[in-house]
Parts: sequence; structure tokens; C-alpha cells
Amino acid sequence: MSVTTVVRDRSTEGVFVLEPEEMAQVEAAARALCARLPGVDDPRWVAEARSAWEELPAALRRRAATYRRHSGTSGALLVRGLPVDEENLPLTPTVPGSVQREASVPAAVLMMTACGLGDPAAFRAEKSGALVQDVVPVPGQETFQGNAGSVALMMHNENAFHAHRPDYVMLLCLRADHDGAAGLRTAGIREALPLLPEATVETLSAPEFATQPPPSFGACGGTVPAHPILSGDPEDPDVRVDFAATTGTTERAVEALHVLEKAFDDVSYTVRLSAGDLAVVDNRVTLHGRTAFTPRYDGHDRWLQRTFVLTDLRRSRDHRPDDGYVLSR
Ligand SMILES: O=C(O)CCC(=O)C(=O)O
Ligand SMILES: [Fe+2]
Repeated sequence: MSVTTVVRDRSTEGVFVLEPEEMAQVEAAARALCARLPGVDDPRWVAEARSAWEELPAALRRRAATYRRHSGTSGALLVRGLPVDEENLPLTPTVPGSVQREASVPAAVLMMTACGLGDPAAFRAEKSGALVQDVVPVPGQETFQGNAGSVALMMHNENAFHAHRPDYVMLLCLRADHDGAAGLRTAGIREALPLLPEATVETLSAPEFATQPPPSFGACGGTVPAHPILSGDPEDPDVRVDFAATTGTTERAVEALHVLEKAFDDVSYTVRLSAGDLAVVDNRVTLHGRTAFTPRYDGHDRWLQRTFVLTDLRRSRDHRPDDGYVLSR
């Protein structure tokens, strides 16, 4: 496992650092967006964010466009130096399901970037369908395999069970954890594939795996048919797995899952996000998870905000009432 260091060289794969004047430009655009309309989930705000993205620094937009075309061997992009004023943030929320419905600079950054990469999207059953969601530790949920927990969070594709799982997961850091222990982990199939024996690849490509929806989806999660973990071009496959929710339905599938988990561990990166860092994960080829940390529930715990992106909103039209951004099932 390697730990990424802060690199200022923009050519470094997977990292893009804004210059101070670019940060100021993003902040001005975000503030202007907040002044226009107060509500994050209003489709008109998303429309404003879409046009505001076009005003952001050209180097950032170019990097996003390049990443969108091909997310690189790691499948993750870390954008550093975004405008997050840590000093003047409210206290870190501590309640379950907390979301950001009021316009704010971080929410504007997420929404503009979502529009640069595709369109924002959310699931009605998860965090009440808010487009910008808080990722914070919640008292009593320490051992929960979800983002409210604080024990190690197993590697997963986001909403692996879902036909319209996000294409990108964006996590913007507002506040790091007290001890600097919490690490966002990412691991991509492009780097793990060469480590897998041929027979394992063959098994992972067969529909011998079942992935459970999280309890929050209730009956809306439905029954998910058995699926392969690897699909598409054998040279550059998509991956669909959640090590906390996917099981093998045959003996060889159970074994292949173990081999795959080990391969992902071997190629994983860990990054300790600080305020103003935005991690973008290509959910089609790269998994994410988190190392353990110790929350204090004192209002200064780790706080990320999260937005999902779909690159082709049209494909989920029958899941989105009124052609909105929220999938009802
Ligand atoms: O806390 C983290 O760094 C990641 C949490 C996570 O998996 C998520 O919010 O989707
Ligand atoms: Fe996640």
C-alpha cells in the first residue's frame, strides 16, 4: 500500500493542484452561484452550476475532460487547493443521514464539478436523495459498514448492487480527522488485473456473484440477479464488487473473491484528505474504502461532502421522476 504525498507537479498522474489565483477564481464562481439561489437540490441551481463550470479555470476543465475520457491506471483523480474555509466552517454534523441542502461554497464546488464530468445524481432511499451528502462519523454507528462508521470501511464500488450505480463518486474534504488517521483508500482493476491468475479472471467474469442492497434501500433494492464481477473488454474490464455485500454463489467464486480482495489490497493507495481536497473515483474501474479512525463527536470530526455523477443521465430516465436528478428506485 502506498501513501500519496503532496505533489505540486500538475503532470503527476492522478493529482491536480490549483494555483492560488485559480482557487480564487473557483471561489468567486462558487460564491456567485450561492447568491443566485439558496437551494442545492433545486434543478435550477444545477442548471446554474452547469454554466458556472464553463467559467472555471481552463486548466481544471481540461484536466476533468481528460480524466473523463480515460481515468488513468489508478482510476482516481485528486484535486487539491479548492476553496474550503476550514476556519469558518460550522461544526461537523453528528446526526445520521445529514445532508447539505443549503447553497454553500463546498456544495457549489461539488455541483460545478459534477456538471463538468456529467450530471449529479442521488438515490431517494439514501440520505433522502440529497445531491450533496455529508460523510461524517455518527455516534453509535462506529462498526457500521457505511460512511457513518469509523472502523475500517471495506473496499467497494459505490452502490454495487444497482444497475445505475454512479459513474463517479466525488468526496470533498471540509475537515480532516483529529489524528490524521483516516485515509481514503482507492484500488483500481487496471492495476489489480495483471496480478490475477487466468482461472480467477475466468471465474470473476462469470455470473456467479450476488450483491445485496444496503438495508436503507429496503424493498426498493429489489432482488439483484447474479452478476459477474468483471465485464466488458477483457483487456480493460469494468469491476462490480463490494467486499461487504458481494458473495460468491459457487465454491470457485468464493475463492476468486478472496484472491481479488488480496490483489486490490496490493495495489491500493491511501490518501489522507485535507480541507480543499477533492477525490474523484471512477466507480466503473476503481473501488474505494477507508482506514479506521477515532471520532470524538466534538464538532471537529472528519467531514467530507459527497456527490455522485452519472455520465449519461438519459439511461436512468425510467428511474427518475420528472426527469430530475433523484433516482426513486
Ligand atoms: O469516508 C471515506 O473516506 C469514504 C466513505 C465512502 O465510502 C463513501 O462515502 O462513499
Ligand atoms: Fe463509498
